[in-house]
This record gives sequence, structure tokens and C-alpha cells, in this order.
Amino acid sequence: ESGDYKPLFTNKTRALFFGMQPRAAQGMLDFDFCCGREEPSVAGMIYPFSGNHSQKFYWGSNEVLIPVFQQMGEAMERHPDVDVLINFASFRSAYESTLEALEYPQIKVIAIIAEGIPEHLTRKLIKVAQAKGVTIIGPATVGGIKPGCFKIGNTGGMIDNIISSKLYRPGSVAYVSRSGGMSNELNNIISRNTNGVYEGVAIGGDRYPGSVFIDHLFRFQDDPEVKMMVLLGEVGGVEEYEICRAIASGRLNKPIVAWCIGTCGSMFTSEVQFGHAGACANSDMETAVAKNKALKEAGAIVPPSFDSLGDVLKETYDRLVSDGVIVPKPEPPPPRVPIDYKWAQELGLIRKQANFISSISDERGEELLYAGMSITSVFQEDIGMGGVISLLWFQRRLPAAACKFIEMSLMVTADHGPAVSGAHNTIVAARAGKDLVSSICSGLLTIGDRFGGALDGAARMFSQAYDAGQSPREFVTAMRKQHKLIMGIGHKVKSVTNPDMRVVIMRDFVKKHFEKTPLLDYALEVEKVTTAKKPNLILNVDGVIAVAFVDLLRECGAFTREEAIEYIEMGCLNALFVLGRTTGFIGHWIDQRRLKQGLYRHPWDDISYVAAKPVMMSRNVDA
Ligand code: Q5B
Repeated sequence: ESGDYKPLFTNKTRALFFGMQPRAAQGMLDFDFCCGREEPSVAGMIYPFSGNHSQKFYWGSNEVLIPVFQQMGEAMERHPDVDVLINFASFRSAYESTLEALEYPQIKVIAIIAEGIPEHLTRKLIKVAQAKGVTIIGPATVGGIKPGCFKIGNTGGMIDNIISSKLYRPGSVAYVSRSGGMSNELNNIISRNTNGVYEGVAIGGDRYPGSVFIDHLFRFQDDPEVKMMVLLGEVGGVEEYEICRAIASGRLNKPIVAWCIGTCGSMFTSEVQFGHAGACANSDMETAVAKNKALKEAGAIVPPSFDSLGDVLKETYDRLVSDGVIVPKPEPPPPRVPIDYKWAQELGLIRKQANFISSISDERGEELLYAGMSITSVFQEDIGMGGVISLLWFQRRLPAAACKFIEMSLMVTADHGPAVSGAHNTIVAARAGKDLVSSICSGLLTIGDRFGGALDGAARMFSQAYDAGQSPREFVTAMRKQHKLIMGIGHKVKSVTNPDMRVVIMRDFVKKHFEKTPLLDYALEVEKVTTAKKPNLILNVDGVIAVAFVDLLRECGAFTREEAIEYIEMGCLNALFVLGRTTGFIGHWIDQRRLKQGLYRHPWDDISYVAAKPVMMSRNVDA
């Protein structure tokens, strides 16, 4: 054992991130907090794509600010205590950023997370790091963990995993593995069969890792707190033989439990490339079976299979306890760390009453859903805009004729020239320099009983009269007696002699494709009565759509009677005109902009100024 052993990590170790990784930073801060560290281990983040700023993180249940630096130099200067860089850069930029970090003498450890860095670049980095005495962990790794002290990035998983594997306090077992995923498995196995992990490092799966098994095993050998070691090697490479030599020479003399994974490789008839870039046996020596055999012969404790790794660990640990090498300490109570609201919710630990309730769409899953139908299916089944409206407005698929009717309603109401109220307002607003949304809103605000918004009134009036058994004539007379205009009847320019083709198109479609049309038939009879009085009192575009929609709600089979009544009472039918006519308003706004029309001022000769002249009061002389 070397007397001047200096650990890579202590409970004072501080790191800088290269890259914006708030999740990993929060994971480290949670770990720090549950280890009882005095200060967060993340000093700051280096992110070249934004200006200097700070990000908020939890420290227990309080909040702390962690600075983000644009320049690595400034981050180093501001945090001279930092000696670890955790490099989250992608495989494209990890080389440059690591090289840059190696220029700062304060940096002693660099963890490189990226997978896929070209091997020749990694080898260059290794050379520079070795010359400067810097330990590189990775590439292609999660990093490592030293319970009670320091955790690299996402190692060890979420806080519940950290707690269940007792990674908040040191044990006596140090391990080194290639795989980050398997190191988590080791955290679990070691915590169940011994007094826990002292330190664990995943060197990464590349062919040329920045530090190798033996580097870490030598450290563990020299660290007096480590009482036993675990090596989790794998198929590919010959590095495990170096460990055999170190055991044989006595350089490594603490108990080493070792296993190389990938023993199933011998079951394949040809060579297999396992998940890691380095996990491929290029010769018999590189197979997991050969390496396990050699390790056993060298004196490592090699279980018969991975399954019995835990048993072997327990046996070794128990022996060290009975030999007095390990003196178990009383188990401290597991720390309580507040967990993130979102995570707790995912785990089903908490529930919260929602302030909103919504039943038409859901964007949270893999795919956007319209009333339960995925957006992919919406297009695969080509349900069209009518189908989308049927899902979002009525939460159900409607028959094809109903969807077509909805689409036709939008088409016939899309525009009716620049002279109508809504278009006029939109144009005036556009010419006053207002933006698209404001101009459209100005147009939409004119929609009401008189202009375009007579659908709901028409649906109610006609169905009430029909349901009450009133004849068309009785209905017209009753309305007249009440001094009420019949909604859906009458037009400013269209008449019997100048028929509205939009009404004809809708009427003919509905008559042809709807199974039953009792209310439309009734309204057409009403029209006969009103047009007999005045030729412009036709069933207008609002009227025909409204009564046909009532027929749709009542007769198409997709709605119950109660639902049909509810939708009519609710007053949602004007939506068809609103949606349709928005198309035209947008057109008018674009048109005015395109035509570069200036501010509109209504001409005086088109306004009758009828203000009364002030009346001159004669003075009461007697007063
Ligand atoms: N009388 C539409 O009025 C209009 C009567 C009626 C019984 C009626 C009027 C009306 C109900 C609301 C309605 C939607 C204001 C219309 C639309 C979209 C548009 C617009 C476009 C587009 C027309 C003359 C005489 C009077 C009245 C009587 C009138 N309406 N009686 N029931 N409904 N309708 N709105 O021509 O005895 O002489 O005193 O309010 O359905 O907005 O293109 O322009 O796509 O943009 O000014 O199509 O009918 O008629 O008010 O001078 O009345 O007829 O009582 O009788 P007018 P008025 P009397 S579609």
C-alpha cells in the first residue's frame, strides 16, 4: 500500500459540467444532500450556446442557483476548487472540449460520457491526459460513484435507487466494471451481500478507455478503506490478464471477486459483437470463458456463474468480517430526501386533485390523440376536417355523410364577399394597421343574431315549434305576434328571384344523404309562408345549416336524444359559421396587406349627419 495515497474523490470534490444537463446536476445534488455533504458537488455548467446565467436546483427542499458559463476559462477561474470535469458533450465535440479542459492544471479527473468518439481521437486524449497525470473515466460511460462523497452525473440512477443500494454511505467494497448499466446492478448486488460499495467506476465500453481496470484496482489496493474488490470484466480485450499478473506478483493482494460477462459468446458459431464497441473476442484469449479461467488460476475469487456472484461476495465479506478485516458499523437510518413532484407522481406515491379536466384530446403520450384516436390513424383513415371536427367537438366518429356535411358547411360559409359585416370590419381593422389576429377578431365580433350567428337561434326556434306540433303558418304567426324575427329566415340580397346557391347546395346534399330530414322539411314549409309575404324571407344559409344539423343530431344514430337536446341548448352550432368564415376573414386581411391599402376613413357623403341644432333658450326677463 502506498502511504501517500490520494483519493480521486472526497466529500469535498467539486465538478464542472461541460454541457447543459440539469437532470444529471439535480441527481448529483440529491445524492450530495442525502450523503450529508456540506456543499453541492456541482460548481457550475459550461454551455457555449447561451450567455452566462444561473439555473435553479433543489438542495433538499430548498433551492440553490448553479451558475452557467459560456467560456470554460471563466468557469475554471471562478471555481479554482474544482478538479473534476464531467463532459457531457456529444461524440462530435467531446474531443475538443476534453482537450481544452486538459489545459487547466486544476483538473485532475475528466469523465467523458459520449459514445462513439473516434478511437484515434480518444487515443490522442489518453496520451495528453497521461502526460499531465489526469485520470480519464470513459468515454461511453455513466462514470462512477463514491458513496458519501461524490457521484458522476447519472451514475446510480434516481434517488430511490441510491437509497435502496445504500449509496449514501461508504461500505468496504470497491468495484470496477466496463458497463454503466451493469455497475448499477453491482451497486445492488454488493449492497445486498456486503456492507456496501466504497467506490465504483465504470470505465466505459470503448476499445480504448481513458483509464483501464488495473488503474482503478491499483487505486483501490492503495486505499486503506477498501477491504475487497470486485472486477466485472467482459468479453473482448486482454486487459484482465494484466490483473492476473498483478495478483500473481502480489501488487494486488486484497481479495478480488472477478467475473467476465459474455460467457454465452461460446454458444455462437461465429464471433459476436456485444453491445459495447470493445465487447468482441478477436481471439480465444479474449473470450469471457478464457479470462474467467485465467483470473481464477491467478487467485481471484471467480464464481461458477454470474448468478452466484452475490453468494461469492457474501462468503468473501463474511470471511473478512470473521477475520476482523472488516468491522461492520451500525447502519445509519436511510436519509430522507424530498423527491421531485413529477417523479413521485410517476411512482404513484402522491396524488393531486386536478384543477382542469379535459376530455377531447391528449398530447402527453407517444402520439397526439383526438378523442382517443391517434393522429397517425386520423391520417391513415383519411377522416378529413369533418372527421377531426366530429372527434374534437363531439368526441366521436360521425357517419361519412355527417362529416361531409360539416365540411360543406365550412366551405359554403367560408366567405361572402367584402361587403358583409364581418369582412368589412376585418378590412377596416387591417387598413388601420392591425395585425392578423386583431383584425380577424374584429370581424368575428360582428357574428351574432343578425349576421351569421343565427344558427343556434334557428335550431332552437324551429325545433321547438316542430316539437310543439305547430304548423308552419301557426309558427310564423306566433313569432309575428311576439314581435320576434325568425332566426335563419331572411337575407339582405338573396331572395326567391335571386336564390342563394349555398342554400340550394346544402339542401340538396342533405335531402340526398341524410336518412331523415324532418326539421329541414318543416323549415322549407316555413319558408313558403314567409316568402309569400316577402321574397327575401328565404331560408338562409344559417337557417339551412342549423335545421339540417338538428336532423343530424337527432337522426344519424350517433347521439342520444338527451345529447341532441344538450348540444342545441348549449349553443354550439354558430361554431360552424365562426370557423368557416374565419377562412374568409384571413383572406381579406391578407388581401388588404397585399394591396397595400391605407387607413380607411368613411366618406362624409355616405353619412347623414342628423344631429339636432342646439335650441336657444329665451331668458326669463322677470326672473
Ligand atoms: N322580416 C337577415 O333583413 C336580415 C324576418 C322577418 C320574420 C325574419 C333579417 C334577419 C333573422 C336573422 C338571420 C342571418 C337582417 C342572415 C347572414 C350571412 C350572410 C350575410 C350576407 C353571409 C335581413 C323587412 C321585413 C320586416 C321584418 C320582416 C325580416 N326578417 N320576419 N322573420 N327573420 N333575419 N340572420 O332584409 O312587415 O316590413 O316590418 O334579421 O337569419 O347573415 O350575405 O349578407 O354569408 O355573409 O334588412 O349571408 O332577415 O329585412 O329587417 O328590413 O325586414 O321582413 O319584420 O317586416 P332585412 P328587414 P315588415 S344570413
